[in-house]
Amino acid sequence: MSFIYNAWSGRLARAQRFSWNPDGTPNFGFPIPAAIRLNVPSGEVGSTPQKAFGGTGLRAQYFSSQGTTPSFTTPLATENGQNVDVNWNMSSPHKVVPADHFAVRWIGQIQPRYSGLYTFQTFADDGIRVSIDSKNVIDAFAPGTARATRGFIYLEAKRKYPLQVDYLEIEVAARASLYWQSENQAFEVVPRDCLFPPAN
Ligand SMILES: [Ca+2]
Repeated sequence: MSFIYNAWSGRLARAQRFSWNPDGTPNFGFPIPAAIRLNVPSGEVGSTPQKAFGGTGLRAQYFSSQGTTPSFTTPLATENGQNVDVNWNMSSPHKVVPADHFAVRWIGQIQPRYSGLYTFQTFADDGIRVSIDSKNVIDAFAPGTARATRGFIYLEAKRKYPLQVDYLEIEVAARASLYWQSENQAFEVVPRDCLFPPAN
């Protein structure tokens, strides 16, 4: 299959890779917001080999937390080399951290492979919020069961942006994941390869 790229200028339709849901319906991912210009069909560039950035992951800080507004002052423990894709279920994230009423702050930098408007999605139980380049991209920092939340931000390829993800666990199940997608970036968990420790 081939396309004449120029022919896509101004068109409303585009080619897009998709997967199948368990019930047999197609999963097209997330729609791009209206008025966002797409230069080439995402299905064409989605298979482009991705260069490894050599990211070493974020720094995770673990806190105990009472109530719904943790102070994030004194971490009980710190771990490097993280991305945000964990399902603690009923367990604790660290041996010195309680299994309920804890909070996690991931700090570092994110480096996108492509320029474009990104859809970020979290899937978390309980609360989560995401800040990129000091912009509040996702704010679902409240008690609740596992749920998806989305936000948008424009990022430039190969630039490193400050990233902070705050997570809140009240009780019972605990999990947190961070995904991204753009016209060129297939939907996936943001990989460790594109994440780095804080700059200073
Ligand atoms: Ca919970």
